[in-house]
Amino acid sequence: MSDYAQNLLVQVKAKNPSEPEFHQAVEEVLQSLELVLARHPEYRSAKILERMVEPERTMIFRVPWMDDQGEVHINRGYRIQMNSAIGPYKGGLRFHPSVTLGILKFLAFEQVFKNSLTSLPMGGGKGGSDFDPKGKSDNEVMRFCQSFMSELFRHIGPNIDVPAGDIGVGGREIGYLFGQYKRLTKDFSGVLTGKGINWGGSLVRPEATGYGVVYFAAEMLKSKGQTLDGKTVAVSGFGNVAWGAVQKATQLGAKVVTLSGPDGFVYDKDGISGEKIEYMLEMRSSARDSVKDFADKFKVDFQAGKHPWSVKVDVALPCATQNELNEDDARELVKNGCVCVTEGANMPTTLAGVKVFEHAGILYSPGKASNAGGVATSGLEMSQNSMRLPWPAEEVDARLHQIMKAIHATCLENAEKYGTPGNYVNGANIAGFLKVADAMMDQGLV
Ligand code: NDP
Ligand code: 2IT
Repeated sequence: MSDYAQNLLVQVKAKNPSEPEFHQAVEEVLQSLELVLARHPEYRSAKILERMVEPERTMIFRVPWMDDQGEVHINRGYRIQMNSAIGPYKGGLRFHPSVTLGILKFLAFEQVFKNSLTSLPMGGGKGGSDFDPKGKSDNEVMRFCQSFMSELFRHIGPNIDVPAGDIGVGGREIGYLFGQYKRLTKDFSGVLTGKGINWGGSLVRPEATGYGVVYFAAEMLKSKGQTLDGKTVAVSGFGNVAWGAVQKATQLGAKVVTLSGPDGFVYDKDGISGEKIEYMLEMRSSARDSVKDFADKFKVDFQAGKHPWSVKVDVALPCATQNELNEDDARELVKNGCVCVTEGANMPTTLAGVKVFEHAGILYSPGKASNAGGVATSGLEMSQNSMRLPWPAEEVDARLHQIMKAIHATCLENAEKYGTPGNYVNGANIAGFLKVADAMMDQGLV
């Protein structure tokens, strides 16, 4: 890295201690953007990067709630409004005990580039809480969501900031959050996405992230004259993104042989299809947090405490969480002949893992490009809300497919233009950056 990028990273680390995931996300982006800054000194003198690593606004608040036994609990709520240069802040809410300010800042930072890549007018944000939905009753989740929204509602709005789901936040939580927002503001609007179909939601939004990941993987393989048909695929996670990815990969003729959870991974040599995909929804809503349930029900292999990256596959789709695929895992995948890694989760591969894929010369795409289908379809939900006109599933899916193809093409074009052909990381970071940076230049010192 140049002295300039190195110094900026040192400053980011010093100013934001104890936020390793945020440092990691910034480091990856800085490595790519050196190529741009060398050609465009104007971004450097306007201190665009120094501005982009500082959130426009951060809210941290108390979330008190009462459990079914009458005991009071206090969680911490957050919303990071990272960048609004190209549109209202947009990004999900994560409810998971591992949530910290640093994790949400890494996610908000990634979201800025991702949303820019979608070509839709959305800035970047992220929020959530260290609340653990595991084992909680519907009523407890509702009381928590109502308390969370009782503070958040002051900071969001359909033209200000539009949250959605992420880990631990699905249709049920969005419903409770929306109900409380409406009660506090009297305003029925598109303030959240991932809403129910009867009250402003978009068809295909639940499937969109996973479908988009697989559309992107198909484009990557196509660039090498290959298809997904007949390929063996490893998927990690068993949540919303994994569910959509398994469906679409199976539809396109691939055989998905793994799923994973915090307890380990399952290996299903016959492939996960039909009722097994339906069962993923049951596992997620059971709040038991166990993928072993799948192995027990369908009598397939279960390996406790392990990730699925040791299995011999052609394609890997990490869809669980950050840093779930390290350097050793990457080596194992390459050694076993994996030709394509398409990220569904946000930053699932460590920086050292990414280097292994790059040196091996296999196809590798970062989450901010390949998982953008979720937020893109959220953008389509916002369009439908503004028009007050719902689109049929075929129309939403066709637009999603077209957006993923366009992101793929943009990544390759920019990678080539800046001297690193085939490097999706550089292509995504550069293309995502340029649009936001130019908007910031246009809007003056903000
Ligand atoms: P879900 O809550 O539906 O599922 C998350 C999966 O990851 C579960 O299997 C979950 O198990 C596991 N997981 C979460 N945190 C951890 C952890 N710290 N350690 C081990 N396992 C963990 O979430 P999504 O499917 O929505 O999200 C998965 C990934 O995709 C995340 O990285 C998210 O940011 C990203 N993403 C999501 C989008 C969306 O629209 N939903 C869009 C784009 C990206 P557990 O029960 O422990 O939570
Ligand atoms: O990481 C992500 O892109 C999401 N969780 C989806 C965000 C959204 O606003 O739909």
